[in-house]
Amino acid sequence: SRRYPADALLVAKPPTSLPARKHDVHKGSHGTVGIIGGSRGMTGAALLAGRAALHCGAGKVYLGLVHDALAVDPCQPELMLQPVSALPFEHIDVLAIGPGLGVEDWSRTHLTRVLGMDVPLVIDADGLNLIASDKELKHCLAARKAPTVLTPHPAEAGRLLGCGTASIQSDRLGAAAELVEQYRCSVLLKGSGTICAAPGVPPSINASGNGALASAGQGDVLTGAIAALMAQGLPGLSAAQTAAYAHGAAADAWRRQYAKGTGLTASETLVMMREQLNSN
Ligand code: NPW
Ligand code: AMP
Ligand code: MG
Repeated sequence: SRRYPADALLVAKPPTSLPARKHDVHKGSHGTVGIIGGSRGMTGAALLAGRAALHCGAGKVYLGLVHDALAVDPCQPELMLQPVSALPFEHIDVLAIGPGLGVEDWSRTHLTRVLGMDVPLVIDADGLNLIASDKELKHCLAARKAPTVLTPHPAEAGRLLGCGTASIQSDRLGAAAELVEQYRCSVLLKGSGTICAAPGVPPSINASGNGALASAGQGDVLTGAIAALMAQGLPGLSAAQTAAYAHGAAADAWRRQYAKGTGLTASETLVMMREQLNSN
């Protein structure tokens, strides 16, 4: 039986504004993000998250690739690519794990280690899929003290709650509330009308975005964006709301130009999110 919050807020304008950068800042002033993912065949998911983190203002971004397929991102050489075990965890302010992580034993090993770290964390995609099917990982998540944001799409949310996608979609606010209750984290439930929820506060429904976002890699971009905003000091829930709004607003701006909404790529969206974050 789900709870139905009657006090949900509609997010129809940018919920948070990043402050203008001061004159004398340096790359260390805007946080270091670490992204873990990119198993064989899914390197792109980690690259998209990393590129989005840079475009959304993180000072430095490390990519820990599960499958050591690349030494550099030739299109984004600012990214620092490492095998996961070589990441400089002591210098990382916010971690995101999941985009293209895979669900193999070594993916699980990396997730277990990261869950045990006292560092703010965004968990997406296969990070969520692993937790959904593993009691021990659920215990590790429950034991965390640092801010943690879960970003499931409806199918991932169904796996986390042990129900089907249709059940999630039939009561999205109730599903988000149940995820918060079971996992005690901030939750961003993706889809048309993305819901952001956290313990003790009313949930919000994001009003930006459209069907142009229904393309591969958009969720990976969102993950990198949330991590970047957290690295710049936003609390997890605000980072989730602000990233979701900017992501959707980028697609809305694009759609004003391309009325049918066909063919927006995740790579384009992450560049347009930067415009959104700079325009408010
Ligand atoms: P259906 O078809 O309706 O039953 P999966 P994934 C549902 C990586 N990627 N509303 C829908 O279910 C990710 O990071 C790598 C309703 C759909 O078929 C992951 O690690 C890329 N339903 C991994 O791939 C780019 C919705 O979910 C199913 C919904 C697997 O992630 C792509 C798919 O979910 C990808 O990001 C909605 N709004 N959204 C790369 N370039 O390397 C989703 N569904 O089975 O969890 O697969 O999301 O593709
Ligand atoms: P993922 O399925 O993880 O790649 O995530 C897809 C991203 O695109 C999420 O942020 C969704 O909220 C967003 N998205 C997909 N389809 C739509 C839609 N029809 N309207 C608004 N946002 C969408
Ligand atoms: Mg995804």
